[in-house]
Amino acid sequence: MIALITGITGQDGAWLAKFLLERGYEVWGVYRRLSTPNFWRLQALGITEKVKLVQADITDLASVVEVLRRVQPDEVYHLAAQSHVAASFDMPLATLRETGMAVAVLLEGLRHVRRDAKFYFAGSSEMFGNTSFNSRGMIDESCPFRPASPYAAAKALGCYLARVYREAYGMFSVCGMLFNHESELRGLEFVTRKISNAAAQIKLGLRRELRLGNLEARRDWGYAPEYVEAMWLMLQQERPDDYVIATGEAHSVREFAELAFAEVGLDWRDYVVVDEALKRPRDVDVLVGDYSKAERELGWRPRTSFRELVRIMVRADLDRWSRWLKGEPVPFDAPFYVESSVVSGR
Ligand code: NAP
Ligand code: G4F
Repeated sequence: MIALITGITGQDGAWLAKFLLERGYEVWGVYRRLSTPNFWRLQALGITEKVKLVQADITDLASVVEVLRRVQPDEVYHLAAQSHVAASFDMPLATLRETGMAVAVLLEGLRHVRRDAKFYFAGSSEMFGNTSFNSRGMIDESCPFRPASPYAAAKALGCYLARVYREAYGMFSVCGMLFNHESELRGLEFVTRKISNAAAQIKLGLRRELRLGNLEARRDWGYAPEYVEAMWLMLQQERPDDYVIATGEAHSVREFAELAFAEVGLDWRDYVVVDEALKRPRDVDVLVGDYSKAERELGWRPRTSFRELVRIMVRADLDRWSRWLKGEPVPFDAPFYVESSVVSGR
């Protein structure tokens, strides 16, 4: 079986590539040209030599069609996107193009080149925004979309397109409605990794404080390697359908910080500074997902607890910085990361 992953250099792309390689897939990954190559996640997982990399930009139909013709994939996992919610307020048009319109590029390309291929679109819990909850006090597949950011609006467009191509052309096209999922490979601009990295640095005397925005936001945080398995399961079903993937538990940013600093023996209140400039023009207060349908139909359920997730992330950053201080070669992003400006740091 041949799988094509867009966004292979991102968190989910790397974990999914590893998962599919372990199941015997021939894995191709789309990456875009950057002035500095960005393969640290594939290096960290030891799979750089095992995946086949092809260059394309997901907003460029010609380059996408060229890749589809060359690879002839059986399964396409479309993960590439401008994936940062706060950045979408700064770059709404670029986000709509990369996160929303690009889904049409992939689907049109597939319709012409490999209509029989199975297509996974990386939808998001953000599409629901501050929606009304179901009778269990959670969000499921039947809850209405109420996007609260340009990013969320773009993802909603992508999800609708995945359904349109399924219904209009009979294509096997699904929209995964994944709630937040994190790991030691998470980008530093997302709040969980921002906290785990800062806790490790502060513990080792490399910095003194951590500036955060909205501490009261509540998110349903799961462990990314388990979520990429759900993507694969969706494409192994008899018929295409959309699924919520979540843990069913919500925790606040404050709780994450408290546990992360406790993991290194520190009190978060001594180091965290609330910075009003890091608050978004609009935020989603609480996102918590009901994964009953996925459990019933895919046999999927989350396995890593919130507490365990925090521990994995903080331990990984502590280990990486400790090795870095000893001069050992460590594939990670943090030494090259410049803490964001007031606007883009949200
Ligand atoms: P990520 O780490 O930010 O990765 C995004 C990937 O998209 C990167 O590989 C990036 O390449 C690539 N990309 C962006 N624009 C591109 C372009 N124009 N052409 C080619 N590649 C491009 O995101 P993630 O956490 O792995 O998430 C994967 C997908 O799931 C995203 O679509 C995200 O919106 C969605 N999602 C994520 C979560 C979550 O909690 N992680 C939850 C729901 C949905 P570079 O490395 O070159 O930047
Ligand atoms: O970590 P975040 O930036 O993730 P967010 O906005 O929930 O989006 C992530 O999950 C979505 C699924 O629900 C994905 F679709 C999306 O691609 C991405 O992976 O922020 C989480 C919460 C927000 O409420 C934010 O306001 O943390 C709050 N927060 C507080 N201080 C902060 C900060 N977020 C960031 N990034 N940086 C802060 O300093």
